[in-house]
Amino acid sequence: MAFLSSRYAHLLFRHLPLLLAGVIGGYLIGTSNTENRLAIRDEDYSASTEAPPVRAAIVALVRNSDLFGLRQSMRQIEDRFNSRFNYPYIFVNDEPFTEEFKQGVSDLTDSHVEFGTLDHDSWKVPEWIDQERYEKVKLTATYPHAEKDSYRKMCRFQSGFLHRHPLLKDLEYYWRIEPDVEYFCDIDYDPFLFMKQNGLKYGWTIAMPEFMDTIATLWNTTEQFIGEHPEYLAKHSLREWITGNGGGYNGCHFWSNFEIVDLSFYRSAEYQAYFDYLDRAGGFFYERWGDAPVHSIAAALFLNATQVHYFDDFGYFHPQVSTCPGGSKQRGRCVCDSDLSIVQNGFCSVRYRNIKHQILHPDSPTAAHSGPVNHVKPFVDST
Ligand SMILES: Nc1nc2c(ncn2[C@@H]2O[C@H](COP(=O)(O)OP(=O)(O)OP(=O)(O)O)[C@@H](O)[C@H]2O)c(=O)[nH]1
Ligand SMILES: *[C@@H]1O[C@H](CO)[C@@H](O)[C@H](O)[C@H]1NC(C)=O
Ligand SMILES: *[C@@H]1O[C@H](CO)[C@@H](O)[C@H](O)[C@H]1NC(C)=O
Ligand SMILES: [Mg+2]
Repeated sequence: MAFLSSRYAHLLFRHLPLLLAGVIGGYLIGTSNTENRLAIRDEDYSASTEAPPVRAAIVALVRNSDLFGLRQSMRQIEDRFNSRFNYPYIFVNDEPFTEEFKQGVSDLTDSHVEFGTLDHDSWKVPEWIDQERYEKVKLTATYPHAEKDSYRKMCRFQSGFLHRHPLLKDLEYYWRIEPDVEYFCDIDYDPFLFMKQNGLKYGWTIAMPEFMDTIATLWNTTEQFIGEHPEYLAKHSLREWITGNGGGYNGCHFWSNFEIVDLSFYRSAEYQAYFDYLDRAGGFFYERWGDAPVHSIAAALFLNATQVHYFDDFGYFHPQVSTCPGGSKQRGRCVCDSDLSIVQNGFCSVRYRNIKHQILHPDSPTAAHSGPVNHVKPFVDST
């Protein structure tokens, strides 16, 4: 299997039968995706020589030790997109950035780069957490990162505090990145402008099921919150996308290591109240609630389906999962191996496409996706 990079090899073996089915299914749905995309992109969002038309930035929470992985991500984002659009970068850390780090990322871009630290209250175990109970969880839980304080603080921070950091104060939109991500295709239009002109609030590339042990009481807590605030529910939401037969949470979430978001969504009264409610309930520590399911549940409940956008024209990778636009193995400005792009026909992506289709075209007799569905399992970066 020398033609495969080793980081993909275990994926291929694990999912080979599903993959073959997925390739056929992916071919079948390729056409309708492209049509949707073209229909909504009837304006010109290409690069202009003027200043960026949207107040937006590419943003990441990172550690000094992430320098190499972040440089790898930035190199691709610059080459694929930002060298033509010049959006600024904002990096935030729980410790001061080193000179080496600042120099190392600034070397890669002509854009403005800002570096910030965060304040203590946004990076702590809150005083209402029962330390004894929390320590016991860290010792006994078996899910990935179970033993880590910092991972939980990171998830809490990205759920409730990153969008409120002073460096992000003037932004209308952010595009979140992480170390070690890859962008496989040229992005020849401005996704911020695209979102702004189409009234979109949340953009995503990969949808996955969650490790349910990390969020055992998240849905229960969410239901209690909704019980107190039924007025926060959007009328034409994607609620059905995240719920199953019994009405409970099915674990589907957008991977928040990529997200392009209209920050007015996170700054809204409903999102803030939701985060505060979750924070008080303690699940960021007693369990390991991730910012991905928290953001996703909020998007699926508080936004209308028309405000959520699947960037299915982006080729994207975060360990260990990739996604490719249909047909990109053969054409276009992509180097993206769609054979490995198994999440696209995974349960959560297919369910999203079908439910969104149903909401947008209530009278349509056909589903958006009629091919096979991959039963993708939650992933963890084993590095
Ligand atoms: N400053 C800082 N950033 C962190 C810390 N922990 C994680 N991050 C950043 O938060 C983001 C998510 O962390 P990752 O370790 O990539 O988490 P993940 O992608 O869920 O990891 P896997 O589940 O292992 O794939 C990355 O941008 C990290 O650099 C931390 O303790 N301090
Ligand atoms: C949900 O939480 C409430 C309050 O903590 C608890 O009484 C109830 O049993 C929980 N329900 C489920 C299904 O876990
Ligand atoms: C959702 O759509 C309804 C009906 O079109 C509208 O009244 C409501 O304000 C929208 N919700 C949001 C969050 O934009
Ligand atoms: Mg990561």
